[in-house]
Amino acid sequence: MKKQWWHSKTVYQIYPKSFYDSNGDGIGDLPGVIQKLDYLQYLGVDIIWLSPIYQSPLADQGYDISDYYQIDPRFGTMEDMDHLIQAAKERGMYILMDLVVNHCSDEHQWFKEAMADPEGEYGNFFYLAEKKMGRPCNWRSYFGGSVWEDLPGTEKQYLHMFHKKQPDLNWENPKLREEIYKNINWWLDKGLAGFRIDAIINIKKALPFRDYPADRPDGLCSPDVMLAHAQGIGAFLEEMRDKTFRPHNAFTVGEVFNEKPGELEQFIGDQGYFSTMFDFNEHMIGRSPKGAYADRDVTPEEYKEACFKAQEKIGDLGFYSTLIENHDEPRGVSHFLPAGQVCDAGKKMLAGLYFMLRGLPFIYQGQEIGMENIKFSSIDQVDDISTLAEYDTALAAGLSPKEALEAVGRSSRDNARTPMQWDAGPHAGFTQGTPWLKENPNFLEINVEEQRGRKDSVLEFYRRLIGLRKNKEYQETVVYGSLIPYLREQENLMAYFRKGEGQTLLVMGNFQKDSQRVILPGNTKKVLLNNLETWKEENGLAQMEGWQFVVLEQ
Ligand code: TEU
Ligand code: CA
Repeated sequence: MKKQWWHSKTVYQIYPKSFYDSNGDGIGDLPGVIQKLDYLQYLGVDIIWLSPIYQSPLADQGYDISDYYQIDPRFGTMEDMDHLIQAAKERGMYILMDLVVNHCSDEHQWFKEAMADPEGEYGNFFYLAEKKMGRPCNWRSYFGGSVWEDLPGTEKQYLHMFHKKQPDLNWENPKLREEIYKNINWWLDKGLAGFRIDAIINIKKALPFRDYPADRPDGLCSPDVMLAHAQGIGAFLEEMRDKTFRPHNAFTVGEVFNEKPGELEQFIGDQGYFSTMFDFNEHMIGRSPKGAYADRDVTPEEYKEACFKAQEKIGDLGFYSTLIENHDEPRGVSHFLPAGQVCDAGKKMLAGLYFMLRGLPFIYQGQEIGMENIKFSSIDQVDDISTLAEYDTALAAGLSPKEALEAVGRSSRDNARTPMQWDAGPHAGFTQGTPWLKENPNFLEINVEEQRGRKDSVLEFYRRLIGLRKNKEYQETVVYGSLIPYLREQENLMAYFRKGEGQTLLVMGNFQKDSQRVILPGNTKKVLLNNLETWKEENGLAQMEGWQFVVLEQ
């Protein structure tokens, strides 16, 4: 694998709507991001990914874009955006935007034109079919129901893999592709470092449309089935890379859930479509084909195995991006630590275990202070369209409203979207007004102000992890050292070596509340990181406390 400038960095994801509200309208905004750059610099992150801030009806919180060349006024102005890029540059930081080009909004001009004249040029920007033929296929959209929706005022219907306010763009049409490349280049010319690329695997459909075996009582089939049948996405991705990213030397991270076996190198090898893509393997554990209500908890053993298998799969052919949460997931600490056992030591252990993997670590806003899932007491508190759809699926499966809320609440995307907890003041210091989504009441205990400078806080532990990644003495090993599992069979212990030139680090986490004994492979030269005060090691045997995490130099 060829070395790249971004391999040694740390990325921070901002969900602007929930990050910091500068003008009291209850919605986070770009001036708010600019005001918090000093904080991000204190944390030590280098690259910032902004979830979408383009003009949008916000049906899916900006993942439904109605104008790719405008900033939504609720988030700020184009001047704010230019200012942010500049202010980041001055701090040696890089800005990534979210590239959402599988679909646009039904309020985009293209879609309006298609509606007005389905036979005209813009009809072909979308997937349209005659209404009178019935539904062309039985695919279920990610947010529930058929992917087909009638095109108002016409004899046609259109395809949407996500919400009906997110019509899919027809990538088979070269005119559409040119429009997208033009836009990407326009943004890159402004000085962006690159993009996180949304739902990109969906741009290639399995054509012609046809039914697959139904997998739920609704008679529809999972969109994943269509993806498994779709062939030839590579041609689109290569063209996009060559016409946009490559000439700009842009950094790209693909949101790819469903690459086919053996395709990893084509996606993120040295000549890949993208610089990197997320390792979602851990995030797929326990997901039920029936719906979110039937998802089950993740065990420490499953977590460990998923991480190791992903590392084995990628080897040296590329560089994964690693994460424990994002804006689509529940809070990592609530999801991966056993229920009822979430504590600061465990939060730091989880942080250390994924941070020290070989890959580019992403931190999602609030993760660095150990933000947790929120407890919903009513479905009215839920805003997210995906959770609302999952709630309906749960009711249809026979759960009571209370059970359904409890079941889908655990994995709700709104867990990650509650306002960032800055301090113990009103609304967690997020806004002077009323927040668009209720804050998590635990902000009184969990907030930035309380943790900043407190030596044993979760926040300071993240700073140490980032610091180790930047430490010139260890950086080469932390970033590029090969990963070799250690005592893989020992239950609730996740341990691995990172081996570099003449340097070996041993990373270990005791993934349980009870202590456990661990045989060490050799003498410890130095304890580089420890999430607890003490470290007990004698004659090659360590006594690890519950949730203890260490990085040892061997
Ligand atoms: O997510 C793509 C995606 O596959 C999601 O549907 C994911 O499976 C789900 O959110 C898990 O709960 C991206 C964005 O990250 C997401 O926020 C958008 O809603 C979606 O694309 C549509 O743009
Ligand atoms: Ca605002």
